[in-house]
Amino acid sequence: MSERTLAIIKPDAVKKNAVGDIINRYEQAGLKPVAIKMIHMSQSVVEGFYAVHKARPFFGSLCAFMSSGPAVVLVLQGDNAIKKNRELMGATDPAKADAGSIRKAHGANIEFNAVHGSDSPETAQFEIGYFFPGMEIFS
Ligand code: IDP
Ligand code: MG
Repeated sequence: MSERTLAIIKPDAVKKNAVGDIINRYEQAGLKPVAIKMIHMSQSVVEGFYAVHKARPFFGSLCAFMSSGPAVVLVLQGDNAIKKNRELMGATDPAKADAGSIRKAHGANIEFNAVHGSDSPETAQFEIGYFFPGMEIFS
């Protein structure tokens, strides 16, 4: 079933010039970018995006990281896009991520882990709407 997911190429990956490699991996896996932009998120934009993690000990540090520089946000569309993207990304901790995954290739540690991907249809819907109005999504 074709579905959509939200991906973010985080500020660490933008800084290391990994944007092209990561987008190429999406396309090669059949995940088509149908919306894309570069944004420098403010602290409050990150806090709203990661509101589900507000109680976690790493929340403050995560918000500082995500607002530390520009990031690339994308909507990816394809069969089983949510699960497929989570597989491409690899585990949250790059040290535990599968060989060949994006986080294994570009992540430094459990925080600076290069990419974000929605984890369910409900979060995908919220996250896509958080960054993109319908008229900026092309399918
Ligand atoms: P996910 O990105 O694999 O879905 P989540 O548990 O949703 O992982 O965490 C969101 C983000 O918060 C992670 O991608 C990572 O950047 C950061 N994070 C998660 N766990 C930790 C931690 O234990 N220490 C520091 N940062 C963390
Ligand atoms: Mg998550």
